[in-house]
Amino acid sequence: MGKNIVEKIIEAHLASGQAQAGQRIGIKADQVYTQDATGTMAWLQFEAIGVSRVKVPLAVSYVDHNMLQSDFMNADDHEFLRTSASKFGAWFSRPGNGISHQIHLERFSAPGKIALGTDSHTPTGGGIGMIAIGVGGLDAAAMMAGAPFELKMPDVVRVNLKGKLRRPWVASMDIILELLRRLTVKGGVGRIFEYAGPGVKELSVPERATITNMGAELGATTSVFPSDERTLHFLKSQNREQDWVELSADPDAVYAETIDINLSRLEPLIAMPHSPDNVKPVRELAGTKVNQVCIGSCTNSSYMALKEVASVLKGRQIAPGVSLLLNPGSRQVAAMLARDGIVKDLLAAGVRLLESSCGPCIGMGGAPGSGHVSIRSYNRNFKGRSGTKDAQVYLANPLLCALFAVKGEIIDPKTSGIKVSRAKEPAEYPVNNNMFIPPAEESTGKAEIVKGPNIKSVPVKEKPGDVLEAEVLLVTGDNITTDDIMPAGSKILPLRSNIPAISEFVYSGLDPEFSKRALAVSANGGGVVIGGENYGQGSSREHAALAPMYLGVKAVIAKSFARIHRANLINFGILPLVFENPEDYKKIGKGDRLKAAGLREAVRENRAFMVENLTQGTSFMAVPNLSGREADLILEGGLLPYIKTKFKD
Ligand code: MIC
Ligand code: SF4
Repeated sequence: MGKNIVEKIIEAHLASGQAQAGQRIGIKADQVYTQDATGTMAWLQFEAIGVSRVKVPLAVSYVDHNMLQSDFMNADDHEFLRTSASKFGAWFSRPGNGISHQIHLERFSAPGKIALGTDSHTPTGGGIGMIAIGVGGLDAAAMMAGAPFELKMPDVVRVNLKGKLRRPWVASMDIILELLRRLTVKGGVGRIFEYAGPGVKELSVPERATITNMGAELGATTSVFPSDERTLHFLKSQNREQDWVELSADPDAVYAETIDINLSRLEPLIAMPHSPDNVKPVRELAGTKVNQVCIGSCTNSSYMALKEVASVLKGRQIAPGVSLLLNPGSRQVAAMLARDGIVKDLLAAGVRLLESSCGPCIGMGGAPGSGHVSIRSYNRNFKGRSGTKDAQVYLANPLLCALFAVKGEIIDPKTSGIKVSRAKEPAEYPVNNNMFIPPAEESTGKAEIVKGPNIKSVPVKEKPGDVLEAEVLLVTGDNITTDDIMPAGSKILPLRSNIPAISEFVYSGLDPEFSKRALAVSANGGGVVIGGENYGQGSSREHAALAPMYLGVKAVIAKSFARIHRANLINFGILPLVFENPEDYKKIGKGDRLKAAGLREAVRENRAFMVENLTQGTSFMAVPNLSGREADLILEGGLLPYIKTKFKD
């Protein structure tokens, strides 16, 4: 039987199990990378494991999120990350080098390889034909210490692209918005999307990367493109021809499902507030006034994308009521924009040029005004994520963003009277690696790690007892995001290295009293959170598990979980339970006391057990759904105590 691309890559990296959908497998990664906001914890955890150096062929520590330095905290984190990389034998990408996913694509991603990154948009690397998966920081630390990464082999879905992106104003982002429109933010859970068909060769690697990047919004494990002559072109132009291998599915490869998309028929799309799957044709929103436009992020900030943006802005002015912020994805992109005179055109039009970092995407500056409409070429528009609770954030491709900035409102681009000029893929990118510090034998194992006063050690949980008796702290709805659980933004992100301090903000957007209530009951059995479908969608931030663990949360009982968050809960010893009968969800209220006995045995045997609702006098069945290793982690109190016993030098 023929193999698809996913099976080929996974099989070449198997540490245990068989690459068959639904089976637990262990894989070895070629590359692990961290970004700063999740990386400080990952490296603190790596240090706590007690291994003297990284044990993967390539480890890179990036700095791209915590770039607003309004006090000492972020700069101290950068120094901690630099000195940790030096001590443990990792590459360090200095602040200013750009957004991790964009730089990784330029400098390290390679077809056929596996990369794990501590950020949910790691699948950007799928654009070059690699399996790139987002994980929590502790999983990354464990991998770097030599452990394989365990996951349930996902179903592989074939996305068959036909036709060409012919219509002006339609860009590769519209392909993924179309998938989100059809499948929703839960549509990719437990699946990998493999792109195929004649439309593939119409897309350059950066355009493919936009699609695989935003595949994260489907909840997919990852997305991957074949590696072909366009991949070779990209690698050659980045001076990395030697990293190219051809990669395609066998003609008789088998897929769980095939989805067809005709590129020629796609029309410009836009995701409305407050979810990336709330997708409508742009023409339906014509007339909506715009206050802010943000272009860039790890989704859409390649040189070509920004050159096309400039072609819309050149010789024009941004409308008086609009503020346009633009962050180039990497220093390489910014340097090319400067070299080619594009910066001049952007500035002349009124663009506010930001440094190469995540910036407004994660509320690190650039927050919109009260009730303002912000149109962004980014990947997420969850309520409040921009830093402004009542902002109305829409997501659209960069060309449309530029157009709406000029017009001051959303218009049907057919009526714009503006011609878009499409950028040609560069034959050569200027390569300058001087913002990287490579690992060096002289410092590995010896360098001193510098920790500022905001960097606190990682809390560790005790092993769970046999009886769970806890209070329901919150009953949430469907599709709760990790931004809901552990908000980001310029005030909270600098606390990522300080769990006691950041834990005060758990659920602060939805329920400002949450952390106080949780702490109050922590000595009396602790708390439980009740969730709907797809609980914990979105980012890989393990703080959405680690901080609740610190507050004494013992279990989350939900209808279903998002993959990375579920893994993070287990890594920190919080039981992710699902309702055997989803109807039972309705019978639980905030403040109810729940009790379950014989917990350790039920977890060990991975069987459903009864939970009594002492307040309501009812009961329901909860299902652990754990693999053998996951059960071990829960029984040990989490991955850190478990891994320490196995991988310490
Ligand atoms: C995001 O886009 O939500 C983030 C910020 O990049 C997160 C990581 C984090 O919270 O640090 C992600 O996508 O995983
Ligand atoms: Fe950064 Fe935004 Fe990309 Fe997350 S989605 S990595 S915050 S640019």
